[in-house]
Amino acid sequence: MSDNKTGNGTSRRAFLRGAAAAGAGALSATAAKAQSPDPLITELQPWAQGFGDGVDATPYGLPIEFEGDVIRRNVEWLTADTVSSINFTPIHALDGTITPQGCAFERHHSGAIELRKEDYRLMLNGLVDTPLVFSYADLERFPRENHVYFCECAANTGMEWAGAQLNGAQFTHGMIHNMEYTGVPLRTLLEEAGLDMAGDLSDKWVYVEGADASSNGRSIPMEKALDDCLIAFKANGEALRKEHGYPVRLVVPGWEGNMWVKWIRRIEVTDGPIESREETSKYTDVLENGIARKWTWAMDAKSVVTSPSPQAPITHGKGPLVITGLAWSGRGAITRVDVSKDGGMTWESARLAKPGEKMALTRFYLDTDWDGSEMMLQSRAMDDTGYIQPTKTQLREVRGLNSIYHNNCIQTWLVRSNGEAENVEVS
Ligand SMILES: Nc1nc2c(c(=O)[nH]1)N[C@H]1C(S)=C(S)[C@@H](COP(=O)(O)O)O[C@H]1N2
Ligand SMILES: [Mo]
Repeated sequence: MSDNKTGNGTSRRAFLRGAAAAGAGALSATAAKAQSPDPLITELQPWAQGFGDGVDATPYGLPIEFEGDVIRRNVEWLTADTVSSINFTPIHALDGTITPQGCAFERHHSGAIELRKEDYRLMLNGLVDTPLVFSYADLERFPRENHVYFCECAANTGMEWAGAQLNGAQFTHGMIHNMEYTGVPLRTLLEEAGLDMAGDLSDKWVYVEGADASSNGRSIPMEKALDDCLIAFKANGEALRKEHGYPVRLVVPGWEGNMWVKWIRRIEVTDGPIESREETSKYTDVLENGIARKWTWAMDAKSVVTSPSPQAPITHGKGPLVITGLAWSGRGAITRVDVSKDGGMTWESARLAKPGEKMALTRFYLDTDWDGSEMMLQSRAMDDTGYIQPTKTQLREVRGLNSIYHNNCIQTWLVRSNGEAENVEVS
């Protein structure tokens, strides 16, 4: 087709020329100029001279060996043994928002158990018309839903209360993962058991427990149970991994990870909270006045710069720099994230990769021009309730210094001019 016939060919060619020129200009700042001959360009490389692996080599794939450092890590001094312990998601090395199951943090109180689908039973009893027991196959016959949610352990960032402690976003903020769950609404099962939906349910609760030795029992108010809790059996399209509760776990969107009972075996409708270990001696917060606040379920808005960060230093000189991180809120959707390079004195609005989704991770970017000088990097999240992520000082005024859980304060990384980053605290 000739330019004359289409009528717009000339302008299209001109546009392409313009785009190429603009592209070259933009690239020259970051891409190496081809001055000396680069053997990777000029010489035939081994990988182009033979065959790669056949399609039968890897029936189920793992990341390529060069990505071998993108793994869960634990902090050895944190717990006495590994069966009642935690490891951390390598958030400093991931992008986007979905956490691959293989590197999503694990937290268990008595180890990850092996439970076959055939041996799986879920009992629903208590204040219902018809107590029921579901097999895995039974659960598969109810209408399913798909939702992306983050799961954050209440202890995430818990080691940072007294001062900057752990050198890496993985360790300070890695007790979080974000997956697409497939499952049956808890509401559907409660209806199936004949819970009186027309009656007054305001004083009703569900007590949920797992099949592992710890059982990890928790009480959940009925309003939440009927709202958005999910009996989930798939994550990111495939079966849950053993360590995340295979074959079935409870998903409690936006609320502290401890309530997300894995290997869920029983749901009892009660007329009050059970006051189990996990909701009394653990997961409660001692306030500034020494009195413990009972139950902090929803995880408040929080964010962190994942790169640059101590495990992800800047490895190039001044010029274009992508600053990125994650933001989330257990009360709704993230509407805005600001980034500061000077420890909170001035702020710039970051670009959200997608509009924030309710109770799911949001990826933010600040595409910036780094002048090579030292930065005190911070991020500050805002959610659709109007809540703004607090500074450490603001949080301490309410919470004192004896807290462990629910630390959602603004994090600071000192980034030096050589690109290395360190966990610091600004007052
Ligand atoms: N049955 C059972 N469920 C459990 C736990 C447990 O030890 N046993 N740990 C809880 C805690 S404290 C958290 S933070 C989340 C962690 O989920 P994950 O291991 O999938 O990251 O599971 C919760 N559910
Ligand atoms: Mo947790």
